[in-house]
Amino acid sequence: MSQALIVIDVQNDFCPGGALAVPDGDAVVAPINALLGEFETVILTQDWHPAAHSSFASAHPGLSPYETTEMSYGTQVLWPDHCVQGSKGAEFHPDLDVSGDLIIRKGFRPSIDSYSGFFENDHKTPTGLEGYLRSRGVSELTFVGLATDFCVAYSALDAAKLGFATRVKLAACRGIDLQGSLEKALTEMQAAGVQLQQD
Ligand code: VGL
Ligand code: ZN
Repeated sequence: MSQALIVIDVQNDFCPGGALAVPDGDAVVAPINALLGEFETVILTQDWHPAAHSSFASAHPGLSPYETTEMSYGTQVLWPDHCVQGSKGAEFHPDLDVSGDLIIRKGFRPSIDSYSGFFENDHKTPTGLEGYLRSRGVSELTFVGLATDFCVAYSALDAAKLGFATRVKLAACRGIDLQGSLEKALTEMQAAGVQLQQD
């Protein structure tokens, strides 16, 4: 029974001063660095969009950031341009320990967003993370990082659905909280059997 830590999207654009700053986002860096030694496997995800990605409000004339639009795969929140491939904003926070085993990039297909580290937002297209974990014999996952109510929650919900024992360590996460999204995400994770750790 092997355990992995999955560090979600601790990138400059999600930290104060970034294009899609999560309040207090950089506060997750120190607790995450302190946790790494407790896990046999450490995986990082990296939001990695091409310019003019379809999740950017700038790609939808007449629509503004934080409005929603209907995509072929369902409702999509539109975001400020962020985590553009090769940009400073897409880099991991400079103080984050990135010595982990694997980096999963996601959100690189122009016409679909990917919050979860497992599946894109159609809930079908896999990233390959499940296969990596199973072939490494990992059965227990702990999630930390940004943002609690989007990429952390989507990843944890997919993990639970896939049958992994799933925890979210809230002290090493921060949320965006768009119109009650944080409360909703916590409720959904709890209902799905995700263990929410407060410490
Ligand atoms: C995220 C919005 C857009 C996240 C990524 O990491 O939670 N949120 N892209
Ligand atoms: Zn994104």
